[in-house]
Amino acid sequence: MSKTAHNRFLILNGPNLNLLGVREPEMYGTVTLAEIEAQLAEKAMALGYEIDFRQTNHEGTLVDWVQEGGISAAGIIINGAGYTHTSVALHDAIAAIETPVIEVHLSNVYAREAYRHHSYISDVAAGVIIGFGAHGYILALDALASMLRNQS
Ligand code: CA2
Repeated sequence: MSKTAHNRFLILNGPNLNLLGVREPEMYGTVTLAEIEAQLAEKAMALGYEIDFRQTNHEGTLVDWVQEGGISAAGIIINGAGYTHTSVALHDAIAAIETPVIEVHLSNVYAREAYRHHSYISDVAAGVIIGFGAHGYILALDALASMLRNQS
């Protein structure tokens, strides 16, 4: 029997996103990660999905979770935070799975420092949502659900 959870999305958050709503509100807003999780859980339920929402400051943990999602989730939403711009390992992990992955960034990285303009994961993501703050996660959830609806 397949271990894929057809109704579960894995939402992955990279380094320092645990500080959301607590530090640098002028850049990242006042919404906390826990509030984003609550909004997403509600939206997901309305779409017939459940979410597994996680944050880590460790690159290898993100890689482990992407591999896990490749086996057990219907889709993955990832804000790789700083590792977006540095991690070949994250690129390789996403390239190795068939589960659709949507990349999200709260801020418009193209309006920021040049080192944020390159992402190691955009070319292996199904889509990228950038610059809409916390609402970007909701847009990603909608996009995943409609992508999966169209596939079935
Ligand atoms: O805009 C995004 O979502 C980013 O992924 C956020 C990362 C940054 O390195 C990327 O270039 C763009 C930074 C996450 C750190 O989040 C903080 C939140 C509050 C206070 C300090 C850091």
